[in-house]
Amino acid sequence: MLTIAVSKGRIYEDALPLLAEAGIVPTDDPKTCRKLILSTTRDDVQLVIIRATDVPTFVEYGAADLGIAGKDVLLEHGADSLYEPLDLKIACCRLMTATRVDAPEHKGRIRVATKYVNTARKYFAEKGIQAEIIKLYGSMELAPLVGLADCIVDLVDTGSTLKANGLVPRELIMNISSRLVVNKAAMKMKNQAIALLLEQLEKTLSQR
Ligand code: PRT
Ligand code: MG
Repeated sequence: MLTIAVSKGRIYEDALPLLAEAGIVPTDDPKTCRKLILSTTRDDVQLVIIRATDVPTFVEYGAADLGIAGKDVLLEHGADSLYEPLDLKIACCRLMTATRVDAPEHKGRIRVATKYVNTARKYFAEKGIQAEIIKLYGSMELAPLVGLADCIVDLVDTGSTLKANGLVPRELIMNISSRLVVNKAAMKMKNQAIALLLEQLEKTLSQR
């Protein structure tokens, strides 16, 4: 049995057509059904439905053999413990800094609100900017508006969330897409099944 960890929401929606090309079609819809383990049209494949940020953890510990996770989540988790063989090129966006439209040019130490604390710390350190990182779990856009932070680090797609809150994107930290990740032991123990799945996904991706 191959277990694939996927998060509900945009990654799931974008991954469905890809998985279908490999003959993997879930027999329930996680939007309407409360099951966390979904069987599929392939008896040897099941999906586990978890929070996006938990995907690397499940795969690292072998609770799932494979997973689909945003590069943002993998960077933040520190994904050395996983194989990352495929860029699925889905759920694309950009990890960026953003500030208020009227933000003054920063001098000295800045305060940064983000849920990507490790990634943000590394980014500002590499730029030689002294940054105090404030961990938030959501609504990062609010932080500069209420004086909690000078700057945020968050994902940007269309830019409309920033714009609606009077913020502007400033610097690109990284282009983001979702990746297929594989547990290291599973890659050895279930090599045949995983290699075949990788091959099928690669073929579909090359035809897109
Ligand atoms: O929502 P939940 O708390 O369950 O978890 P999650 O937010 O981690 O999951 P989800 O499904 O929202 O995001 C999963 C993954 O999708 C992320 O880890 C990214 O790799 C990818 N992704 C792609 C995005 C976006 N695009 C995106 N636009 N994730 C979030 N956003 C958010 C962004 O944080 C901001 O709030 O959308 C808003 C910006 O969108 P625009 O179009 O207004 O710029
Ligand atoms: Mg979300």
